[in-house]
Amino acid sequence: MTVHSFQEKFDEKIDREDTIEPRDWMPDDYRKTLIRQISQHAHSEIVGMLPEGNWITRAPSLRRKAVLLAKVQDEGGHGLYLYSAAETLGITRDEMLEQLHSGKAKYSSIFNYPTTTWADMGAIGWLVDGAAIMNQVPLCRTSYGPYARAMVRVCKEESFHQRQGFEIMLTLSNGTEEQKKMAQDALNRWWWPSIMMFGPPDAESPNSESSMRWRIKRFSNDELRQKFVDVTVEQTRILGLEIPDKDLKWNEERGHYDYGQIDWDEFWNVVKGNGPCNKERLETRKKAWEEGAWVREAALAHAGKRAERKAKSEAA
Ligand code: FAQ
Repeated sequence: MTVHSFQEKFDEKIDREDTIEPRDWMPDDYRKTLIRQISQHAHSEIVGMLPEGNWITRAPSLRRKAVLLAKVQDEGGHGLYLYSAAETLGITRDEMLEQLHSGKAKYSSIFNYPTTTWADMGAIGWLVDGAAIMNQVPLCRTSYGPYARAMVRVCKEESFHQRQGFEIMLTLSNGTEEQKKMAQDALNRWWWPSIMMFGPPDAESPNSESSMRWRIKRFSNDELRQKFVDVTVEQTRILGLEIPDKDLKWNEERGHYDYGQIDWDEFWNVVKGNGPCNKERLETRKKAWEEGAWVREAALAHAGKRAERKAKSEAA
């Protein structure tokens, strides 16, 4: 078979909505794009454990602590499914982590903002997990099989996370005046960074065209952002809070909410490493990697011993 016919077969599969599997032929750029997106997604889950991890010891009740602990563990699990999915494309986990630690790989801009009050746990669950679900539900139908299957499980857990975040916000909004203020303050700080999570506007998104053609992405950055704004406005009403955007209003003609200008300079500044917590996040990850070396070594030694024992018992 020529490269041309491999390409034709690949294109036909994409058009038929078949999944592409690890042993199938795929164009180099498709493989590269997937490695980039899946590894960045994995890094986001792992770095995303840090802002919430910051509040585990300070959760206001045992119930809240148990729920937050479980949520942060879930995010770690999501990172692991995603690293495994990326490994099927021919990159090792060590290589991906090296790219994260050296600052070469990106992770979601949102995790470079500080979590200063308990209400931030509500805002992250409600808005950040809410935005993540909006982006990830279509990824359950993404063209690369291992990524799509990982996303099915991730989305189930993310919907629980979103609801627990909303419930924290609802409790605070119905609480004392001070608690309601805390909820509003969290919404004020997390709103704009949350809608930036969907990535640059379509006209400035270099990867979108090919990713849409390959059915890696099913909706554009702006389409998903709009869907998120539309559903979140309604949820904010239930909370009795106000979205910090004076230009937000229903547009009858479009059948969507119009929203104000996003500060893209702030977004790119954070993506380039200059956000409020970029340095701290990366240093914490690197320290965890270095200090966890003995765990990895012990696990490898244990696996080696087990394999040795198994080989001996099979030979006997
Ligand atoms: N932050 O051409 P596009 C979560 C970069 S998971 C940083 O539009 P693309 C769960 C982009 O990489 C959150 N960088 O790129 C959780 C590209 O740079 P590159 C993560 C960003 O890939 C909740 C450049 O800008 N979710 O939250 C961002 O077609 C709570 C140009 O952009 C995923 O990763 C950004 N926000 O579209 C965990 C979902 N946006 O790589 C803990 C999967 C863009 O060329 C607690 N990823 N960039 O150097 C995707 O769907 C896509 O990759 C997009 C970006 C939509 C994020």
